[in-house]
Amino acid sequence: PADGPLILSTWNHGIPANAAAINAYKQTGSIVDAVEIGVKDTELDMENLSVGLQGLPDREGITTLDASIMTGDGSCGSVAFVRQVKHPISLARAVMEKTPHVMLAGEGARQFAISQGFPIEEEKLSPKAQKAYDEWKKTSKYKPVINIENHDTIGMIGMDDKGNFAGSCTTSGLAYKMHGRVGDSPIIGAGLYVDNEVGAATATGLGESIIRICGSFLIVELMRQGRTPQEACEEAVRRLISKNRKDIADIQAGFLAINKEGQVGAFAVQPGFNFAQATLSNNELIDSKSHF
Ligand code: SD4
Repeated sequence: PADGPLILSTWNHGIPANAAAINAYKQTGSIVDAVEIGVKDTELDMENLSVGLQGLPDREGITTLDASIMTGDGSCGSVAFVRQVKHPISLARAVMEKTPHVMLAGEGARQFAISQGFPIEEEKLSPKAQKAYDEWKKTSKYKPVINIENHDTIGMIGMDDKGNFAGSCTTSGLAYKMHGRVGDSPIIGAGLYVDNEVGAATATGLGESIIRICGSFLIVELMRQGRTPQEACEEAVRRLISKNRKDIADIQAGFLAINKEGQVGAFAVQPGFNFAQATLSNNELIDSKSHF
């Protein structure tokens, strides 16, 4: 929009994250700074059990993080299965800006963090995560709980006043996942996709169901062919449902999109998805519609 940036981000924590993003934008005028700094707020939120090192661990009791960042010129960076790094989104940005690569995983990502001067945190669950993990261990059942266990990833997409886009996505992934499991959030085209010619999209929810349809890339391509962001998000949900039929009752996934005209879209598989939408003067929580 001509009067400043437009920023969308997933779930309730999108409100403080958008506020941090708008604030960063006011200081630097950079949409990529805005989406990085915005989600860093969520990475530090001790109440959030699905983003950052305070997030719920995998089955072995280890918290591993995934994150990605992308700008509308095709630059992108991501980290997957990384341990002991408080701000995986900043590490993803360092991969984008300081390496010849797009993605670093596991111990290699951690070594890169050390080489870049990122602090390495002690590996210790937050009190809330420890309590939840101890409780989970009593039965050790692996079944994501819709809109609860997997409802806190932050995906953020933004457009500046010149029509440049950027996006970010960061998560501790699904609670009690197998050790080594990587979700959609660090996969460019699944959890996030941005193209200055068209717009941007991001995803939240059961990563496996989103990777299967290249969800964010699909939405951007549908917008490229003329669909509105809302139509594109709805079509992606339909596709997701068609490829995940047998487990669909247990799957939640939600998408957000913005196009060059500044139109926005949001749609989810199940009720309960919401997002925050911000401009320089407004930051509001909006309930998404859903297929079911
Ligand atoms: C994942 N998509 O790792 C993430 C989880 C998520 O809201 O989005 N939670 O599958």
